[in-house]
Amino acid sequence: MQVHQAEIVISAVRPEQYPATQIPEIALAGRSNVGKSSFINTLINRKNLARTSSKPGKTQTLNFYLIEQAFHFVDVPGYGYAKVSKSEKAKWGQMIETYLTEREQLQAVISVVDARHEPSKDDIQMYQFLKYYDIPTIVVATKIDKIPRGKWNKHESMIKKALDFQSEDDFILFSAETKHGKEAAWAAIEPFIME
Ligand SMILES: Nc1nc2c(ncn2[C@@H]2O[C@H](COP(=O)(O)OP(=O)(O)OP(=O)(O)O)[C@@H](O)[C@H]2O)c(=O)[nH]1
Ligand SMILES: [Mg+2]
Repeated sequence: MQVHQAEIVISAVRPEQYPATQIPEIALAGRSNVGKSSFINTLINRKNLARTSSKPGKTQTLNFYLIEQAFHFVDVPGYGYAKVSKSEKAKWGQMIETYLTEREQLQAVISVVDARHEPSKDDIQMYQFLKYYDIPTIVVATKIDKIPRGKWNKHESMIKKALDFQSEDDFILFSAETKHGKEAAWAAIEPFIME
């Protein structure tokens, strides 16, 4: 998809604040600072529409971006950010669980993991949660620019094994830095946003 139009619609916390539209939604999930917002920006050719930061915890609300009047990307706050209090973590958990389990417009989740490392406990838990609720998932292993090409296969196998990756899902090696995987990501997303 060639994106010409992209705008933030709303930063929501509660379901009453979600946009009252029926268009499909694709949500981003992943550890804090893994590169979720950067992934969105790369796909829509914007430098900083989805706000990114070298400081973890930048995205704290469900941010709905309207793309080409056709679908929403929903940027979800990252998990596993140590400096967040217990009560804030519980609030985050509630907000994301409500959205993922109750939002009928949600078509698929892009689960972003760091290509360099073994998936964290939280990464594994998130993927298993998505599989439990039968939510189609696109696993994006990002920051692939930090790994030499000769090791890409090894990292892909390591991540798939740790997640117990299901073959009906998509798996994409990605870099917001080099834009590797951008076309593959669109190809994986497009079937979920067609009417
Ligand atoms: N080298 C490299 N750096 C990346 C890549 N993607 C993101 N980054 C960097 O990683 C940091 C975090 O990126 P964000 O996109 O803000 O991460 P996020 O997952 O949205 O973070 P939260 O909103 O805090 O959950 C930034 O410094 C980015 O520049 C990538 O593909 N390669
Ligand atoms: Mg973010």
